[in-house]
Amino acid sequence: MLKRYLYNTDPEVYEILLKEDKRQENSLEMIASENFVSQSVLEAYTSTLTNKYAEGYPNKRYYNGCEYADAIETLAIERAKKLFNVNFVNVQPHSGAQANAAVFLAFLNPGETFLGMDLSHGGHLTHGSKVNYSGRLYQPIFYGVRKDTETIDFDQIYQLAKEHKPKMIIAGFSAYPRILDFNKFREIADEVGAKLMADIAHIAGLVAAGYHPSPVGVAHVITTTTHKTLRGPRGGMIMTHDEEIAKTINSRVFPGIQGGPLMHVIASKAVAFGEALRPEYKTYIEKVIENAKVLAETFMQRGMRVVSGGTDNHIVLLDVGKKGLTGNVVADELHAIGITANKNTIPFDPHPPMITSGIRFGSPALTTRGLGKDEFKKIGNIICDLIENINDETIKSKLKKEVEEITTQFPMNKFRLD
Ligand code: DSN
Repeated sequence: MLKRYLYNTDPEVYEILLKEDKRQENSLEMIASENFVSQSVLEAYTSTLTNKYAEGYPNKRYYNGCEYADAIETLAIERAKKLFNVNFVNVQPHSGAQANAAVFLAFLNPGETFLGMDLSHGGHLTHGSKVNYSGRLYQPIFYGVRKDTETIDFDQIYQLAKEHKPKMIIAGFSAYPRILDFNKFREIADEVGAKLMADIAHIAGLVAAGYHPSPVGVAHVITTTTHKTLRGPRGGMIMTHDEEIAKTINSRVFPGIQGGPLMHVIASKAVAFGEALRPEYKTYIEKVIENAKVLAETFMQRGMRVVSGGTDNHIVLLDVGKKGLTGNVVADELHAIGITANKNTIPFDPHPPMITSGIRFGSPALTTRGLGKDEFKKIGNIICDLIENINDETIKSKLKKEVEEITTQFPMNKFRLD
């Protein structure tokens, strides 16, 4: 990216940003929650709307001069409504964590109980971790996956819901490779009088494109990030079909937990939603899923253990513990040959989160970059070769070269979406 002014005025920052550009160019990005935005999304992100304070909502602001802030926020909302076929959208949350905080504030009083997925089974920090506001201010009860199938244990959720009578149930994850059955969650929520929150941060793009069942009209409220499979700027969003819930959510976002919205980010979200409404986006998501499947199959063909035996979405969770290794070691070795992925706990992991038995891989970013089934197979084999030869420096330098060949074959400036 050309950053002409910065080069002249602040070469120190410029140099670091340039290095980051090169890091992205020269490595294979396989962190499941990351993606590459288009030049248009990036341009809107760096627009002069960053200068504007716009506390409030369109046509109900506290400051003047918000006519274009209103126009852009209304456009973002309308596009999101169309994309997800939903009645009400709040595009102001700065992040997924903020979006979730607003929902907690809307549905629960401090100290009240909710059900969320255990972090080590694929849940998220904001679903009740004791180091997060959700676990410090509220009372989490955790559900997980079954030991035999490694898929969500609905019997357990039902039992826990009956026993603890939670005010809210969260259906969502940050590391679960299977389809979520929102209807089953809702049945249980109704039975105990709980609100259902779907956190679709990871799968938002799959839902929007019609490749994952939608929670719209099923969950009382839906939160998401905008930067993962949705391929927009870093940020959050909240959706609901219910007007009363929408009003409460709006007041919990602002003034509840946030001040002025990041209007430049909202402009960028509008651009991303516009892109996701195009037919090409459906094709993109189709490929994201296809590529993840190829990766999982390659791993399994090479005798590796993939959590739950495969994937239905963009995530592949590899159990490296089976090979006598830990996730932290493998993630660092992958980094050394140019593949970026994260260590991740797997269900019933004997290791803590800083060590882990798993690696989480995702297909969204490399699919954006233009890589297809052949390349994912190749990368799957490179990863297996690395795991099988973790202490062999000669093989590791050969694998590093193979990664370089792929990154050279798919330059970042070639995939630009616009
Ligand atoms: N950090 C995100 C992820 O990697 O899934 C979730 O917040």
